[in-house]
Amino acid sequence: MKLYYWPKTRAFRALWMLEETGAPYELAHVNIRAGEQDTTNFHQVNPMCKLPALDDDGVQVAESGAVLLYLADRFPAAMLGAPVGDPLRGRFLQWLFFTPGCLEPAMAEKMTGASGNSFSFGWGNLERVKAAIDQALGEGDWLLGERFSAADLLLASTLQIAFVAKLLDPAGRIGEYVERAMAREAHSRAVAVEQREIGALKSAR
Ligand SMILES: N[C@@H](CCC(=O)N[C@@H](CS)C(=O)NCC(=O)O)C(=O)O
Repeated sequence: MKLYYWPKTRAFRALWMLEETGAPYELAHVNIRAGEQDTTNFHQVNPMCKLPALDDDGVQVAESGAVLLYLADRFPAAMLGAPVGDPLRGRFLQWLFFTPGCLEPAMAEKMTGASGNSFSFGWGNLERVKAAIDQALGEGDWLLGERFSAADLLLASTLQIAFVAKLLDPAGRIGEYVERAMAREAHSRAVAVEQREIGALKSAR
């Protein structure tokens, strides 16, 4: 399993997910700050020329949500998804699509000061997104209730960015949720890999 990766990017989500699965993987560096994503080879992997992307013995997949869903299905023993036929499958897919489809655009809108039409725009606005998350977290520790899934990984890692960017207030249930996710051992392992990569970059300069 090869993860196209660069530190301090959305590739961290896929790195964390790989650590959750326990599957062996290697990192293929794509220095997006130096424009390495704009090569013909990487265009074949992801025509959007963005990270993360994955190559599983020739099976290529990009887009964070798709990468996480692919890994959840590929490693069912890790119990990070909900298989077809599982009653939780619907909610799992809903929340997996929610982060890139609603939370991220609403964050971008807030960050740029753009004001949109919350009725017509698919993501509503950040207030609606926040209320939806609050409601979902009222029923258990995780989006699916008692079990952590890839949907939590994607949501919690994006909320963390929203907190740092001061787009959302980490107080209360939502902040506790992110802390719970960050307390997972696989998250700590992924952070250690990321720190190692950042260190290696600094010493190569
Ligand atoms: N929708 C994509 C967004 C990925 C994305 O924007 N990645 C950034 C890094 S955080 C990137 O690769 N940027 C390089 C570029 O746009 O050239 C996903 O969720 O995977």
